[in-house]
Amino acid sequence: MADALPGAGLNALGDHPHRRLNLLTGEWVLVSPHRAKRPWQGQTEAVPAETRPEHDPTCYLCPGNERAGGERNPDYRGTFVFDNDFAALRPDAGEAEAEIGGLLRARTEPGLCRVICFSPRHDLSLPQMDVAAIRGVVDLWADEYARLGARPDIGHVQIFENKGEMMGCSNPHPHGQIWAQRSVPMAAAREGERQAAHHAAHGRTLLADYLSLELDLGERIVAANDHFVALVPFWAVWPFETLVASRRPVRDLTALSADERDGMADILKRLTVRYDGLFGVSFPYSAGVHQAPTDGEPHPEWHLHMHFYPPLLRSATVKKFMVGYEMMGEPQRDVTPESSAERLRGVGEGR
Ligand code: H2U
Ligand code: ZN
Repeated sequence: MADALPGAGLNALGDHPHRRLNLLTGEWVLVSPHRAKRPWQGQTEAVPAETRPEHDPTCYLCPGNERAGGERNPDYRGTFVFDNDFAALRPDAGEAEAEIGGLLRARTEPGLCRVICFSPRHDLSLPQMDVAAIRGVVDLWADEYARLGARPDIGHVQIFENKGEMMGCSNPHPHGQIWAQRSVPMAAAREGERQAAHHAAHGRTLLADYLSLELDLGERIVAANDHFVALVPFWAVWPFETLVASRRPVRDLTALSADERDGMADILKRLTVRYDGLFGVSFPYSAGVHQAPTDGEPHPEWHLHMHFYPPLLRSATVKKFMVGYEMMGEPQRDVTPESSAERLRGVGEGR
């Protein structure tokens, strides 16, 4: 294959295996478009039955019920947030460091974990909630980021959702988590470095430049409104991975105007409705909000965004495995990000 000319588009690559650069992490992903049609005789996932009651008396997260730790949930009507009864991080971790043989290092890590119920309704998930209710989730995310981030012992607030048994979600009640800690964790730290380098060189955020390029090209856009864009990133690893970013470069959720928060809720609805429509099942994913560290620095390089990492590959029952080459080498995909975006656009929003 001849080298692509500088400035050449994707067509120059044809159907050939190629690598794409992830702008946010500096990592490469191997894309093998010709391989999408290989047969599958391996594991298939069970499709969970999707009939749930509005209130489940045995659910730890439903209003009025007792949680596993013995506390009782209030009779909440919108969102509800509480300290995780089985928190991975604790504020009282103390201050200690270990160094062994000049090679092995460890340090205590203070932090705290919260659980957020998106809705009192046990039978809903984000795509079935109305935009006003999703706006309530966005507001709570912003408030929690502000409140936790203001603590002197918290340098980073990670908001995320595991959805579906396939992603290790422990309960179908619509909920997410927040892990706040002293250090900036690896994935966010890497993205922070790349964004800082771009901002230092160009005076604009990396994602502002990336979004305007993608909006010009159009082929990877899934949905857009006045304030937010959802797209399959050029470097997507997961088959239907998406990136949701604010059009205006803001460093965190608290900087969003009321209209922008509505815009974020709208785009989350429109994206997740498309996900559910793709294979006709409640679409599993891990999603999370990336925003500036809360270490007291201004961080003008940070551009608020969300990642959606769904594991499903070609149907409700076949998921992508990250094994073999991906463990030893680097991530790889068969279906191109462009065709995934086209399929998600084709689902429609049904409203
Ligand atoms: P996941 O479904 O993403 O695992 O999130 C559920 C979290 O809720 C999980 O971290 C917590 C678990 O520790 N939890 C409680 O804090 N109290 C409970 O009664 C049940 C689950
Ligand atoms: Zn419930």
